Amino acid sequence: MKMVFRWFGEGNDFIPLEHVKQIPGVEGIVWALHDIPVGEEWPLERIKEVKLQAELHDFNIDVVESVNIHEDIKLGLPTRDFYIENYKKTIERLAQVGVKVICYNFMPVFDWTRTELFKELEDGSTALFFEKAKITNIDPIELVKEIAENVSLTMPGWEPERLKYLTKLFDLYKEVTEEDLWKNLHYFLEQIIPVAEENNIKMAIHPDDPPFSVFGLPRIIINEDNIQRFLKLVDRPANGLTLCSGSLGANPNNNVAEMVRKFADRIHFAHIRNVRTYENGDFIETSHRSSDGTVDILSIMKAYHDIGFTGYARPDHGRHIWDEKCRPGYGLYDRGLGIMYLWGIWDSLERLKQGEKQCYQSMEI
Ligand code: CS2
Ligand code: MN
Repeated sequence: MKMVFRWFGEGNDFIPLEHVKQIPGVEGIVWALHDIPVGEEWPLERIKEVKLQAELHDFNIDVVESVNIHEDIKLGLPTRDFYIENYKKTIERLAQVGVKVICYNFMPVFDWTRTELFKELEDGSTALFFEKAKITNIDPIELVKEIAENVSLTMPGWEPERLKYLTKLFDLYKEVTEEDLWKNLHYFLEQIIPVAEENNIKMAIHPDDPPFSVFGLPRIIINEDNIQRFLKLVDRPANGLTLCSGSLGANPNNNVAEMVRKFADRIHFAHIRNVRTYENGDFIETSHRSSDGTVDILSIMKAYHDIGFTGYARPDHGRHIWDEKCRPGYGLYDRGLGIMYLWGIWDSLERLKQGEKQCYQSMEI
């Protein structure tokens, strides 16, 4: 398992790379050019700049999250070919600096959706919260306004320029069924996967967060059956997954540990985090500890260990603790704690395995 840490770039993140370096066992940063509008090519000079910054701290830049997909591709509009060509050029340029994995998602309009960014937990920490009743009743434009008032930095997938066209986007999506979205995803993959292969890059789709429809928009990367269908669309290793335990775990019927075992060789990137789900459909992000939430992080780690996972992993989101001023979901402290919890489990499993081996060896003697 290669541990990495999401960093939003110089001037766009509160966390200095020196501090990330102090978390044990982090090999690389997970990055993106967040200021480049979705659909445009990423300039090589800008990509190289990030590489230089990372190298100053001895971090790799193997994983990009995300090269986002233009809505015209998801909508299947005739203009999609132009954006797909741009995407190919970006893949080629990322390969030039040694990028290995590109995380992306295929969620219409929004990236992750929550109703509150700083919901207080019992201990006074705060975390991202999803309230089902609120989502059902609120106008998405109102929600976007509310969210924007509470955050100082632009959040990927919630860029104000794009959200200005929200009403238009919702109109366009009225005609798009889940099957249409599958078709549009298939079309994209058939063009992109060969280019990824030629460039030695693995594409890794992120599941929908939450893994069900919000505001009546279609969502398809939501459970084991659909992920299986996705992998068969283009049945090649370069067409793989970012398996996000927190996103999938927001539906208690999803068994993420089982998915780790089932999709083992197609998981290129693991997002590991916990959520606590409630019977009314609400959920809140908690610490990584298994007993804090309803996602069984211990079993998930055991599954990754059993399959001999050698891909990239990151703690994904964390709570906001110790009065940290940070980007919602992306504080240093709780993600640092999360990493130590993940290493604790991983190292114990490693030691047990070695212990067993030694034990068997001595039995043979
Ligand atoms: C995050 C996503 O919600 C999550 O779990 O990891 O915001 C993720 O960064 C993007 O959807 C990936 O494209
Ligand atoms: Mn995730």
